[in-house]
Amino acid sequence: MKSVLVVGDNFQLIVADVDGNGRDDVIWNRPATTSDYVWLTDGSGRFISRKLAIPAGYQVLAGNVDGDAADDLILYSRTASSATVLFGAGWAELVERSYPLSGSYQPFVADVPNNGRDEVYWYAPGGGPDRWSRWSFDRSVLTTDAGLGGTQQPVVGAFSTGGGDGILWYGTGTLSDWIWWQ
Ligand SMILES: [Ca+2]
Ligand SMILES: [Ca+2]
Ligand SMILES: [Ca+2]
Ligand SMILES: [Ca+2]
Repeated sequence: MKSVLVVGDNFQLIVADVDGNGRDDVIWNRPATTSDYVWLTDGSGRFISRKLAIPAGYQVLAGNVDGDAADDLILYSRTASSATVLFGAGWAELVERSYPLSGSYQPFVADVPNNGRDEVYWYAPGGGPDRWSRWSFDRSVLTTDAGLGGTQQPVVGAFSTGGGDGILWYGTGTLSDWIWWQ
C-alpha cells in the first residue's frame, strides 16, 4: 500500500511508539522552533496529527526508559543544565520530567543492562568523563560516571542471544576497537 504525503519545511523525524498502542508513531521536530507535531497511527495507514513543543536547539532521542508500554523521548541540549524526558502515554499526552545534567555529550540509547528498560549513555569523546543514566519503573534516575576516554564511535545493536544491547566502539585508523557484551 502506498499513500502520498506532502510535508513541507525542514523537519527532523523520529520514530517511536509514544502512545504505547504497539504501532510506531512519527515525531516531526523543527529544530529551530517549538512548532512540532506527532503523528499517531492506528495501523490503517492514516495518521492523526497532534501538536508537540520541543524547544529549539534540542537533540531528540527515542527509547523506553521506564519500561512501560510507551516509548519516551529524551531531549538534550549542550547548553542546558538538565536533560528532559517526555514520557510516552496514551494519546501522546506526554509527561515531562527534567533531570540535572551538565556537560557536552553525544548521547545514545542502549538497553544495557538488559532489564526491560532503555538506558542513555552520555558519551564525551576524548578526555571528558562519560555518564550513564538508568531509570527505574518509577521514573527516578541513577546517573553514574562511566569511562571510556577514547574517541571511538559507538554502534548499538542486539548482538547477543541473551537479550539487551551490546556496544561496538569503532576506532578509525590505528585506534583500538572494543565491544561491550552482556
Ligand atoms: Ca503508537
Ligand atoms: Ca522543535
Ligand atoms: Ca516509557
Ligand atoms: Ca536496560
